[in-house]
Amino acid sequence: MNFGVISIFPEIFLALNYGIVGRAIQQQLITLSYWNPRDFTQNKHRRVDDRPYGGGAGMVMTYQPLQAAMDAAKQHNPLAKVIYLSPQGKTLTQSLVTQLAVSSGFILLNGRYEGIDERFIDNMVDEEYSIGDYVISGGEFASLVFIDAVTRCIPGALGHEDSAVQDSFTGDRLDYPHYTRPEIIAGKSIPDVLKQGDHSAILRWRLKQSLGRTWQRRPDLLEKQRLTPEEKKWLDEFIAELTINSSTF
Ligand code: 9D3
Repeated sequence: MNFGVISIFPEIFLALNYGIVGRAIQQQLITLSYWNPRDFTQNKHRRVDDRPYGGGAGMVMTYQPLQAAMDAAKQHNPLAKVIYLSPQGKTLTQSLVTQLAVSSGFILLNGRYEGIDERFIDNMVDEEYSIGDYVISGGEFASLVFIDAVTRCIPGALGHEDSAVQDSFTGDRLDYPHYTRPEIIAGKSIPDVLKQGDHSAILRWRLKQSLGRTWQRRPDLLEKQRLTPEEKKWLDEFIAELTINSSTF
């Protein structure tokens, strides 16, 4: 899969050379190509922005350098879907990411300043995505999130220990607690079940913790799913144990 990146700050994407995405690049599961609008300017000062019609604070990215960068990116990958990362986009979810991961490639358009001339968005953009309801300074960090999340869905991108099967839960259920050595830290031990070597008991404990924590911290996620009778039993047990513990102490 190829990610074409249109950005005036391509150095930000050096972060992709680390970890799982870094390995995916080395394995040639993904390729990245960069198109800097500043390299496509036709004005003496290499300006990529101008003042907004109607006035107000901030600047707007101009059409010409973006279009020239886009033409180059499209020539490189004509089948790519053009994605604009913007606060006005549909919020990215794991379900969307999984669907997008079957595409052959993307051109990621990154805005800076107050945004991009709307006519460019109308003419060139296939889909617009936000990464959540908070303000960041431009599209680049959102693009990093997009590339990381999509790359993880490509077969072969995750190592054996970090299997895609475990990720299949993400998005609708919170993870169970994790522990490693040493066995005691600041007087705190670890749950006995994790030391007893009963693997089906461990799986049940993890499922129960996962359901319990989702119920406590993200009830909105549980409301969207139907639990099996088995899962309902583990959640009821988790809740019952909370009641016991809070009346004991
Ligand atoms: C007048 C209000 N503006 C500044 C506070 C609006 C504004 C313009 C440009 C807010 C953010 C940005 C830059 N953000 C992005 O390009 C962006 C983004 C985000 O801010 N939040 C969540 N997802 C994304 S994707 C791209």
